[in-house]
Amino acid sequence: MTVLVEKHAGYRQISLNRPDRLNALNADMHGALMAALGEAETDRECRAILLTGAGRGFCAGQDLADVQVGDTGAPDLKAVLERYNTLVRTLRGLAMPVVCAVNGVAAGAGANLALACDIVLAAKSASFIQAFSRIGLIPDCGGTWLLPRLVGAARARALAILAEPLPAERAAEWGLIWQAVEDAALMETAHKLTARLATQATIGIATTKRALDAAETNTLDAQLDLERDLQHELGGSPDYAEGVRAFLEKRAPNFTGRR
Ligand code: T3D
Repeated sequence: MTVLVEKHAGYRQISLNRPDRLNALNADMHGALMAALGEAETDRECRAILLTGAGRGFCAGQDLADVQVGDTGAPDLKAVLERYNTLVRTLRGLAMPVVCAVNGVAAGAGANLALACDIVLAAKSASFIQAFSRIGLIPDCGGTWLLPRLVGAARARALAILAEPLPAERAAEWGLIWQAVEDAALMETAHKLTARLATQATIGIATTKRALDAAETNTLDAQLDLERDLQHELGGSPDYAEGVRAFLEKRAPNFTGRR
């Protein structure tokens, strides 16, 4: 099984599982990961996802031994990239939070797959490598879009061109990820966080994701209008009613995450 799924109360852990290849993605793993995300999305009890890797690495990007040759005899990278693009769009569009626990090296598409998640934690021994330039490619999986937005133009350029490993603690200092955690504490921290998110106002979180993504291309005017409209929609949600009621009654809210 190239992807393992564990069900927990309110959330699912999805683990990339080709540890002897540092979880490099081949066609089979792509299919299994897409299926796991699709099943999580249709499960009404699942309100958050925890993505991680089995073994000592998180993901070494594309399996460089698994590239198909196209009609011209050259590698068909368009087909490979279509798969990655679908994966990144799916991850970004999931109507629930996705926590990524980067347990070891995250290289190439593996690094940018992690960065496409909503909250990224990493073990202090982990590192992020935009390995693409080492093999004559550009950062993909949204890397050229995400990197400058997360760390600024100068750092994005150096990361992409130099392809040097960025240790987890510096990645957190630079704002590439949320937090670097002691290795031994990574999974416990990630589970606690994901379990907490699974009890929150899921539709509100999903709508926050939508609004933040839209802000990347909107003007302030357009974004203000969008915020007004989305807030209006959320104003009719059971979780908003419960959140306000709980506040006034001075108790913890009991969100259902349902419409
Ligand atoms: O198809 C296309 O190319 C287009 C799509 C592009 C998207 C991309 O992701 S391009 C970038 C692809 N990834 C890389 O270039 C990273 C390649 N891997 C590495 O540079 C190193 O493995 C790491 C820096 C990630 C880790 O180094 P280290 O020394 O900790 O481990 P290792 O010994 O290199 O790797 C362990 C094994 O995993 C090894 O196999 P072996 O010798 O034990 O039989 C190695 O060959 C294998 N492995 C690691 N990465 C990949 C891989 N096998 C296939 N594909 C990989 N990407």
